Amino acid sequence: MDQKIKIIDGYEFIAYEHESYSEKEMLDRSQSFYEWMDQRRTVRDFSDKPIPKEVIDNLVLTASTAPSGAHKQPWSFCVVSDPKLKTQIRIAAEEEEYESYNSRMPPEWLDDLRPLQTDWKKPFLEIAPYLIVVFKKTYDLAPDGKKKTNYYVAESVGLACGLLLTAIHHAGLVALTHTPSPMNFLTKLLKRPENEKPFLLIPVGYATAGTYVPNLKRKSLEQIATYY
Ligand code: IYR
Repeated sequence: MDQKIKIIDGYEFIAYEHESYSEKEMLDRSQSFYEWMDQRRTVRDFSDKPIPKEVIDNLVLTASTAPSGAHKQPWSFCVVSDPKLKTQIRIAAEEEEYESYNSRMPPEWLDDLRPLQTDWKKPFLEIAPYLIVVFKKTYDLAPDGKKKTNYYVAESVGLACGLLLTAIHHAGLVALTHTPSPMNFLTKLLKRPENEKPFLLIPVGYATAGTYVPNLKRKSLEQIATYY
């Protein structure tokens, strides 16, 4: 089918066709999607069961459908499956996390984390079949080396990560939004250019059979939304 095109001020626009639903269908879809998303949980116990690379490709492509400031797409996804690199990442992350848990995090922060039972040990960095390391591009580098500004970089990359987690859940896999701090070891280990800064480290895989997650409660609609 021919795509409908319109030129506005010299720029090409294409007709936007998308499905819409009856109010009844909309209600059913929004309710069931919410209930299904409400089952997503952060998991820390990963199985080493492999995942086809094509699945990871699709997850990353889904993340890249996020909106971004001036459509600059200021993200870079590094997909790590090489066991040697995963081991190097684990060693470096645990070095930082050991310092964080033992001297950098104030008591209030440690108290807040106790219900999650996290600590400095990060075995999942070697066990999960894939680590997706998301970088934000604070600026782009033109071929002539000039810096080109990106806009709303943290918002854009945060949105991409949200879609990535949704895609992972949709594929029946689990993830962990891991934030080793500081994260600059990832720039070095993955040899990233100077305009990329690490944003999130997301192990992806299957949960180990019989794993448990903290019994967390989500805030109610009344607690999170105000209608005017
Ligand atoms: N980065 C540490 C600590 C940590 C911090 C928060 I805020 C969490 O919600 C969970 C963990 C770690 O990954 O263990």
